[in-house]
Amino acid sequence: EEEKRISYEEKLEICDHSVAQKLLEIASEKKSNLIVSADVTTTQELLDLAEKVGPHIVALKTHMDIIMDFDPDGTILPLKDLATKYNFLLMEDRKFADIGNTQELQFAYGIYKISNWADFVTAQVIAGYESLDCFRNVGVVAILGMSSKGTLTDSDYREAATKIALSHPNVFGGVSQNKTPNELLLFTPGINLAEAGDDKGQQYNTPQHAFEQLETDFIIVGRGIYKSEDAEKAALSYKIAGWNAYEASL
Ligand code: BMP
Repeated sequence: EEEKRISYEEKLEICDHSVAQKLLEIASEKKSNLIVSADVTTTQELLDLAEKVGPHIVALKTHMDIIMDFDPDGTILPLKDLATKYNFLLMEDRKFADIGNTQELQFAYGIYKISNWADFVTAQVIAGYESLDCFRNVGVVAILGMSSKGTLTDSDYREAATKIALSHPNVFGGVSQNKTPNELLLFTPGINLAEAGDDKGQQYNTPQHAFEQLETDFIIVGRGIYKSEDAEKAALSYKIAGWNAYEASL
């Protein structure tokens, strides 16, 4: 018989990072494995999107450095309120990729002061194990493999990156287009129900593919939701598609 994926409840037993636990609890509670990628460029659009999709998501993924009018009070405070109101986490997709000392500065200083508000961040592991030591007070999701055409994350890279992710106490998950060990939560972007890709190298798969083939834990959807006419309705569709695909894979 084919081996079945393990459930969110079973993952809760083996993933002991507090942020991983929180995400798994929210997933079970909201019956959702959807993360919306809020790649919008103004505070108003960000807050409008968060208000619409909030009830349906486990986390909102941000690229805070694309917000033109970013303001710690005007942007972060209301976003935090929405995260509390709708019970989702804030995932800053910063993809840190430098030596530890520089990342520590990028994490806590500058305009965005990510360490003040993000529940978890993404980081490349290109600079090695110790470069991840600085993310003490949040969780880290390591970039193990990328969705774009021609990415350098071949199987040797992914294997080495996965070793770092598994062994580092700050890391509880990975972003990848490939299966990862059960001890890591798997986050899969490059998900779209209508498109196969864009004209800038992005490649898309369906939620079904992500759950059946990769046994992913969370799907990340950007343009499929925020570019659609009704973002709330689209989020609900992806949430249902993701949850059905998860249940079918159990
Ligand atoms: P979209 O669904 O609109 O293609 O957006 C995908 C989002 O996921 C973007 O924010 C992108 O930065 C991110 N992402 C990705 O597409 N592929 C990866 O391999 C890693 C990512 O973080």
